Amino acid sequence: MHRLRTCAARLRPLTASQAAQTVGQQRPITVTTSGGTRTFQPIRCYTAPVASEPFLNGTSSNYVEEMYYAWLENPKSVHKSWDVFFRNANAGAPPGAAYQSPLGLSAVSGLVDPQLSSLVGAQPNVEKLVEDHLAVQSLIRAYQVMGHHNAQLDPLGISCVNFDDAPVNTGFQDVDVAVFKERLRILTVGGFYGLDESDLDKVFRLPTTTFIGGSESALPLKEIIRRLEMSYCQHIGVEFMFINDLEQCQWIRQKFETPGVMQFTLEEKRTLLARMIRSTRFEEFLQKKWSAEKRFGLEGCESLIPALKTIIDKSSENGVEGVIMGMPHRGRLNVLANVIRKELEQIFCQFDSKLEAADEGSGDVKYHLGMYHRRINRVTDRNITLSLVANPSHLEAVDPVVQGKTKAEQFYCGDNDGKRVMSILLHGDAAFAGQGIVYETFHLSDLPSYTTHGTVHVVVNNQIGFTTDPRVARSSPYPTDVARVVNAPIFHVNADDPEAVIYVCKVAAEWRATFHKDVVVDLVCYRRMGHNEMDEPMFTQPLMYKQIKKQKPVLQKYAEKLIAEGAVSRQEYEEEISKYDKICEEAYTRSKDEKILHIKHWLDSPWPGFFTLDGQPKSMSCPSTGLTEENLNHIGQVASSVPVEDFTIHGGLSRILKGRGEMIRNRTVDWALGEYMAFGSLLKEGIHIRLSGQDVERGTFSHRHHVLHDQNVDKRICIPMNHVSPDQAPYTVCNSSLSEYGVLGFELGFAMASPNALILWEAQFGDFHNTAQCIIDQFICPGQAKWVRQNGIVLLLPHGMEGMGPEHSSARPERFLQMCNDDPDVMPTITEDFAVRQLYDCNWIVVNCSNPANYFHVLRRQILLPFRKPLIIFTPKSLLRHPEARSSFDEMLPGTHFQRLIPEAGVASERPEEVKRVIFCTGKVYYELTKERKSRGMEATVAITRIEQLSPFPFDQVKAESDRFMNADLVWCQEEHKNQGYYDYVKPRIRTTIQRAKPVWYAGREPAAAPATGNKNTHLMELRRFLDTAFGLDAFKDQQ
Ligand SMILES: Cc1ncc(C[n+]2csc(CCOP(=O)(O)OP(=O)(O)O)c2C)c(N)n1
Ligand SMILES: [Mg+2]
Repeated sequence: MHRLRTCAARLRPLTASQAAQTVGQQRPITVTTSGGTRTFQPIRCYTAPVASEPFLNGTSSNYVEEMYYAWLENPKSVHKSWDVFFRNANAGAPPGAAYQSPLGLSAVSGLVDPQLSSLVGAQPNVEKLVEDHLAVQSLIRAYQVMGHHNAQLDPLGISCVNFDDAPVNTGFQDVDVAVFKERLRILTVGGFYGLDESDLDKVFRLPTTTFIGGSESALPLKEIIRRLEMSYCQHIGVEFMFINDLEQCQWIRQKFETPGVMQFTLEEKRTLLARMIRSTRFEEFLQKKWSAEKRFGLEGCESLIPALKTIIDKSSENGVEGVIMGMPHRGRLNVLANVIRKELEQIFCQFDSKLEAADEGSGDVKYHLGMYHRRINRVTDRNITLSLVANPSHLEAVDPVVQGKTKAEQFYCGDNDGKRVMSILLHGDAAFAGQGIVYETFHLSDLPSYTTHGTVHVVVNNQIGFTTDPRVARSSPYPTDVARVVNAPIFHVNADDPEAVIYVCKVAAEWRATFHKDVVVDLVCYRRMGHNEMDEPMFTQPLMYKQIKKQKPVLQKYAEKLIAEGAVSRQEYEEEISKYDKICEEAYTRSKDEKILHIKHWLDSPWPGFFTLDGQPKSMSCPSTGLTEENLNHIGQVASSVPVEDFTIHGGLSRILKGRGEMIRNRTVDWALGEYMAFGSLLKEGIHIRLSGQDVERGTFSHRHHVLHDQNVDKRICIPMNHVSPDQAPYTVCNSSLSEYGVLGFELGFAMASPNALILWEAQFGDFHNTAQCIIDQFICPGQAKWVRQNGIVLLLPHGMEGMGPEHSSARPERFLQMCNDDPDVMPTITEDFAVRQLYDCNWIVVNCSNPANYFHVLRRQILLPFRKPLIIFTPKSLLRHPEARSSFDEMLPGTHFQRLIPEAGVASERPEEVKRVIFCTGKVYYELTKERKSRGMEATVAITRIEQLSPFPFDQVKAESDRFMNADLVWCQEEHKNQGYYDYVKPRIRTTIQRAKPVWYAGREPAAAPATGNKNTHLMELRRFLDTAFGLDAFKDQQ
């Protein structure tokens, strides 16, 4: 509407001579200038201001424009009344006059006098004709905009979307006058546009914004309405008029309005019936064999299976070779069996409670497992790889993960526009409307570094969520309204009409292939059983379920239709059923031979060649993560220069780069350079790196500057990291949308696709990770245990108590540590490969590095390890610029490693037996402790040991350190509050290491509800207090 009003407002007068020159050439003009190519719309040449013409209002202007363009091309192509109007207007008729003075229809012939002398008086019938045409135009538009409200979408026939009036349920094969009036009243919200039943037989010219005419350009009103009813008010409801792109709207109109567009060949109908049979009989088979098992069956939405198969067939036809899918519980086993084609016996044996699990890990329930399968698409005869990503119960959480994996698959096969790999996401109606991650994922859909070039979304809209009705579960008319934010068309379809379902799925796949944008198919269906097969739905939805009990199953309805049409015989239908039942029975028999459950068979992302054939790491060691001096120097050069010509950077940045150059000359690195060395070297070794998160390009703390911006040329950027070496792997660094849940999920999915890439997500501040808690709790922490798949994602979480208040301080180390799977009470056997084996056994690695060299090593180790584990790094803020938090090249040379623990190496280590206290700590507090020790002159009496890798815990090295200082008492010092930070995690582990021979005292902040105080003074007082405790050798006397 807004667009139309703007168009109308843009109409502006031209002189008659200008008009004469432009007639016949009114097409957009493309001009190339120094600023690039620009397209200009021609100036509209009405001489009369818009406001003066009563019919040039917002809704009619579109129509008038169309008429005008048609007239410019050929004055005879429009009705004579329009011809007169435009001639008069171009001739300079004053406001209002052009409209009032067309000639009598039969009298119009030659040109109108440019001096307006021949303008003649208005004829009432012409005025009515113009108004009626405008009314018809508005009517067509009303159907396009609102027809879906009147479509018969609900197979149960009991619902009505949140529209003021209930739809008029007509079927509308013939236009009944009463119904027509009612329909007009609804579609035009009370206004009839001046049309009445006497107009039904009048012939109207059709505007170019409709395709209902087919080859005809004019139709009687009655026929116009009938065809609009057929297009917009049957079993398909098309919601698309909010899309602000004319070409896309036209494309959709053509797909749904063209007469006879929804026709199926006999072959297609028979394939559809066969697919419906498989979908239906699969559920029936499971119900028969395991009536007391939860399977979240598809009954009531059986057409989902042919729907998905159609999307895949059509996409394969368009060149897609890989489809990555994510879906919730409903119908998942059916999708595995009939879409992905998982062997039936593998599915059936999941129901056998006596089978033992063959693989390590805790496993997951059958309706969460993933799958990967490469096969020939029978319809297109082309290879296609289908994968279904494993997911937790948490509805919709898998959405961004699927998108990330899809993006990665596209990236690795050089598919820059999504022509070869695509994603399909399935949703439940309640979850689609309710879960914010759906919105967050939609917002990734068009971002350059996150787009997967269009996702097909399919909603199993069974009009219920567990026991909750839509009217209390969402505030929007449809569960799909969230998709409107990205201008995705939404095709609602009655799932009891399989042909309508197939049609919209074909259009959806074509839409994706044409525009590479998201699209939604809303399968309006019902749920025949309860939420699961054990639930009684009559408790809560008695009337709905009375109706459902009466509802004829969709397969039966469709089979009867095809039999009646003669497309298939009853015998053929029954034979097809027995054929599939037999397949199920035979698979069931085979499933009984399975002795063991292999979760590995349910892997969604295999990494060919990374493991040995039986899935083990190829070694249990990690080479040195150091680099040659030459390499360090070279990467340092890249980090401190601008590798392209004529590129003006900001003066402040020049100083930063100069500073980097100096550090390199002094053979030192700060935090940013340490990271540069790690990234640059891995890229050089062919490892793709992707760093994503809010403001990561510059770095929240303005320390990174991985993307340089030309100060004189808009959008001209340079990424020096991509200039390390000519044959390096590409570096992707991307500022993300402001969504932790969506972006972390996305990067996790990206990291799933290949082990040969370093994928990092950085939180703006560590505490913001909790809005992505579900990805951390459900995927990152237990992913391998549940789904036997590894993931090497790295989380960079800025952390530290720096007086910045309760937020922005803590990345909540206590939470990550609490979820580590190493046993605090068992001293592990220390073998030669202990350090690596321990990493192999853990569920994730948690580190807090105190210097840039160690950060450099841990990043490189992540790739040089022969397996993948998630890595959580608490990263510094003030240490980024701390003069002492620098490392020498010596700590990064060949032979050097990541130090899990940095032992005391100062004065205290000269006479260890005289040391009175060992303070164990981690991270930034180390610098506060050393400063305090120095000021107190206690270097000989207090040793300070840094635990850099908190988990898995370096039991061996902690033991060596406590043995070394055998006469010292042991203190854990942290800047966090006592109930937070690391204390609860390290204390029992240190105690186990020393066989509980001594206490482990605590020096740190008191327990607290908030992570930090908002008062700077209190912050400093707390710091002073715990430093006093840490260095007060009598501080714990009373507690002994
Ligand atoms: C995030 C989340 N919250 C709650 C649940 C519990 N739950 C499981 S299924 C379900 C209803 C889902 O309804 P809908 O999305 O319409 O799917 P349907 O079961 O109807 O196919 C709920 C609330 C869940 N799995 N995930
Ligand atoms: Mg539902």
